[in-house]
Amino acid sequence: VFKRFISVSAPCLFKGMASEWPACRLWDRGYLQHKLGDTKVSVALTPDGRADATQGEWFLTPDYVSLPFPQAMELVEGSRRGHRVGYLQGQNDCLRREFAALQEDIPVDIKGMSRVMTSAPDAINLWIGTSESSTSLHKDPYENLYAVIQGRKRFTLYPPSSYLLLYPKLFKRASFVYDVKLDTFQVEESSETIEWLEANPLDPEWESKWPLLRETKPVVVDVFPGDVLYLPALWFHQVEQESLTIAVNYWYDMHFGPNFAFVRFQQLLMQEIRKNPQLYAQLMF
Ligand SMILES: O=C(O)CCC(=O)C(=O)O
Repeated sequence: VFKRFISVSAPCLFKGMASEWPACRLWDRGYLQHKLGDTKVSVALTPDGRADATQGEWFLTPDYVSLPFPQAMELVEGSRRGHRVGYLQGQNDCLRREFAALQEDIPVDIKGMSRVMTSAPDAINLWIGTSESSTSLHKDPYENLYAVIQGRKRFTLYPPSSYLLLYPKLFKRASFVYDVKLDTFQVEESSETIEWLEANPLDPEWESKWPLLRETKPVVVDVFPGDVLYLPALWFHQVEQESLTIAVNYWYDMHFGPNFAFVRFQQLLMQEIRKNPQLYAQLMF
């Protein structure tokens, strides 16, 4: 597996690799509540369930609120697109911090993967969300082992070579701010910019909005309870979930190999293209 997949940064699904973890047997609502009690945890709040996503010329980040676990879960389970969507998704090693009480139910390392990845996990994160939340297309500078405990996740993956076909653009940064009293969101704009991908393969009109997507060959993979997905660093991914889904992922430092050089090359090319948009048409058609 190391030679065929991990050493060449090719995604791979390990069916049932996590099925013996105590988490897969134990983590229902009652158990989580019992273990976590009123521990404060952070929930990402957005009006439409799309955290870290683009809208027009904006890149919008969620509001993070810190709440006792039972209230946080109520927010997640009561999510409704168009009103308010809660997603428990701290990407800061939250499983070993806020959710430390759950650590004993998962391995500190997945079947010797630290040796394969050449270092211990940099972060272990917990994700709890419903079908109302999705994660927009992006890449991470981490090797990722993603285990689903309950529910189902669908990953749409694009190799690093797809970058120029995914409509990279500069967006203005803004963040949602949730007003508890009014139960509505405001948008706080900033003057900072960020490069992000505009293409949204989940948009029903994607073919007319982003025709270059037709040239890509995404890998779509469903991850079920007990499965572990190897998601290589710098692969672009978009993630949806069905019903209440609980997942844990292990992030390992990436090595700066050919994929990094290739993405960097495409980014530098994109900078030139922004100065001379003609170049895009010449390159792509
Ligand atoms: O589960 C999700 O919603 C997103 C997961 C993700 O983007 C990641 O693990 O890098």
